[in-house]
Parts: sequence; structure tokens; C-alpha cells
Amino acid sequence: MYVKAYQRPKSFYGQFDRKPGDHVTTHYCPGCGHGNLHKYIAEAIDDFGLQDRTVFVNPVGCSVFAYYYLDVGNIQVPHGRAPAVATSVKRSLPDSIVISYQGDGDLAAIGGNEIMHAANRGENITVFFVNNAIYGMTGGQMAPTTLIGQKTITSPQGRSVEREGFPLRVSEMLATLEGPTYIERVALFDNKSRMKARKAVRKALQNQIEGRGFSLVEILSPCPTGWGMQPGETCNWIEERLTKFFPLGVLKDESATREGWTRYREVVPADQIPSILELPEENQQDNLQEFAQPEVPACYRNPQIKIAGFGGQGLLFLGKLLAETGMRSGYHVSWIPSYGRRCAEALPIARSIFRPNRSARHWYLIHRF
Ligand SMILES: Cc1ncc(C[n+]2csc(CCOP(=O)(O)OP(=O)(O)O)c2C)c(N)n1
Ligand code: SF4
Repeated sequence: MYVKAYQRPKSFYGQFDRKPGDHVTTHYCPGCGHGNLHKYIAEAIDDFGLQDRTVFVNPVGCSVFAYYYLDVGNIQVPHGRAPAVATSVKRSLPDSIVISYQGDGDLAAIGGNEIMHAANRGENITVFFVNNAIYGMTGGQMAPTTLIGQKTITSPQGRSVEREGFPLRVSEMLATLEGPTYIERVALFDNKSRMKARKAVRKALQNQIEGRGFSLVEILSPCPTGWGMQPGETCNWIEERLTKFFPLGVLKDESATREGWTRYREVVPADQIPSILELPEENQQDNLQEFAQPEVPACYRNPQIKIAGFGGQGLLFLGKLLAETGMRSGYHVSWIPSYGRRCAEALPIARSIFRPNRSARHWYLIHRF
């Protein structure tokens, strides 16, 4: 007898324990597409047996909390930088399955450069590009993918070509490059389209398992809150408006023929680093000690200034201002914007990156968003 059991994928945590207290349910708005997509990804991870080697690169955007849902390796990255981080993880851990998950603000605006080059290099990663035509997380601002005439809080009269130009069809642009293997646009508005999205998710992951190179699936996804609509209305809007500008279908598919590229990882022994960097011989011993024993004066171990803000750009500006002030006052300055809750982890990273330049007059400015 054939029995189909519907159950939560193993790769989903049993409860989404975001904060102490009763925050144990999903934080996505009712009708949001992120939840559907998380489920398709989690199901594929289960079915392909990938849970112990998947690294999910979490974006800035509403899905910033994906690490509370998906029980896999997770890295939270700065806005738009997921393809760069995914590249480094995949190249240093070639057996891992690396997923770059990005919204349209994240991928098409601030991260436009990153995605183009990762695609062009044909990195063996899988990108899920959630296009909801708006910035959901920050309250519904216009995105590069916002439609002409679409009202957002920063285009209250509707996007106009004269003021803001045309919406960007990123997938079409990427499909013209040699690098990518597979690019498809799918949507979430009815059962049939959702099943196609599910299939595309699996294909994009299968390509990575087989080392076939860069795969990207763009998902036209509902954002009832940002669009000011009831969940039911959003489905009609996707089908009737969004798919007209962003037609569904496969834009490029060389999955059957692509071999993909093997990216070699060269491990350099620590004692060779000074000579590779061509450091003066007399300082090599000192520099080796620097690498071996990171030590920072106690007074520099904790940030002394805390600045609160909302949105992001003001904090970034203030950070740059502080960095500039430090430099002009004769300090060596490292400025590391860190996003998500892992601020404390940024300090050792900053120290290790900038260790060769470290001095008693060194400022580490760490930003948290
Ligand atoms: C460097 C930087 N600039 C701006 C922000 C503020 N910010 C947070 S999320 C976001 C847009 C997210 O939109 P999208 O990627 O479309 O994802 P969605 O929330 O719609 O899923 C912005 C501009 C930030 N966190 N960091
Ligand atoms: S604001 Fe939009 S993208 Fe964000 S959780 Fe709500 S519906 Fe989803």
C-alpha cells in the first residue's frame, strides 16, 4: 500500500525559538512567500540527504532569521554579500552544499555587483532569488524590481520611468553570461506554480550536488504587508501583473552538458606567509609570532561606544565618520560592519585579518545591524 506522509522536514527546527519567551512561531507575515520557499528547500535537503553538509547563507532582508528555521550550517552575511561569502565557503569546503538566499533588494540593488560576478565565474553554488518587487523588511520601499506604476512608500504616486527608470530583469541579464549553468524564473500564486517552484529548487540543488556550476532560481513571491494587500489578492497580482513583466520559464539551462569547474584550494602553511607577503627578513620572526599569538591590549577588547539606529545607512555613515576621525587622529583603523547578532565574532575576525598591522594605536570599529 502506498502511504504518503505529510510531515515537517527534518531540516526544519521543531520550534522557531527566536528569543526567550513565547517567540516560537514563524515571524513571517501570513501569506508571505518566504515560508513556502523555506519548506521546499528543507524538503529537498532531506530528500537528497544534505542536512549535514548544507551551508545556508542568510541575507539581510525579511529572511534574515532563516537560521532559526533551517537546521543546517548557517552564516549571516552583510547586505548583498551572500554570493561572495558563498563563493568562499564552497571553495574552501568543496563538499559542502552552499545556498545563497537573497531578496530583490539584497540581490538586485546593493548586491547587484556580487551576483553578477559570482554568476560570471560560474561558481558551483545555488542561489534562490526571492523577488517580491519591494523591500519588505524595512517597511516597503521601492526595489529595482518594483513595477512601473507600483506604489511603495518611496514611490507613493507609483514608480515612474521618468523618475526611477525601468524595473530590472536580473535573471535575463545573468542568462546572457557564459558562466551560469541554469537560470529559471518561477512564481508562488497557485498550486501548479508552487509545484513548479518546488521542482526548480530541487533541480538547482541537484546541479550543485553533481558539480555542474552556477544555478539560480528567481521566485516571484508574495509580500502582502509590503504591497498592502490581503494574501488572496497577492496571488492574483503576481499572476496578472508581476508575471507580465517577469515572464516565467527557463532562461538558461546547460545542466545536461555542463561539467562545472573544479576550484582548487591551496593551503599555505603559516610559516610560508611572511615570505609570500615579501616581508623583510629581519621582521619575519616577529611577524610569525604575530600570527601565532594574537594579543590585543585589554583596553581595545570591547567597543566603548554604542550607537542605536533604525534602517542602516545612518549607522554606516556614523561608522565611517568615526573611522575617518580615528585615521586623522593618527590611529590605525579597521572598520568592520557586522550584521546580525554575531557581533562578538567579528572582533576576532577583525584582529586576525588586520593582525600584521596591529599596533597600540589600532581602532577596531565593529557595527552591528
Ligand atoms: C548596508 C545596509 N543598507 C541598508 C540596510 C537596510 N535594509 C535592511 S533589509 C533591506 C531591504 C531588504 O529587501 P529585500 O532584499 O527585497 O528582502 P525582503 O525583506 O523583501 O525579503 C534594507 C535596505 C542594511 N541592513 N544594510
Ligand atoms: S514584509 Fe513581506 S517579505 Fe517580509 S515577512 Fe512580511 S510578507 Fe514576507
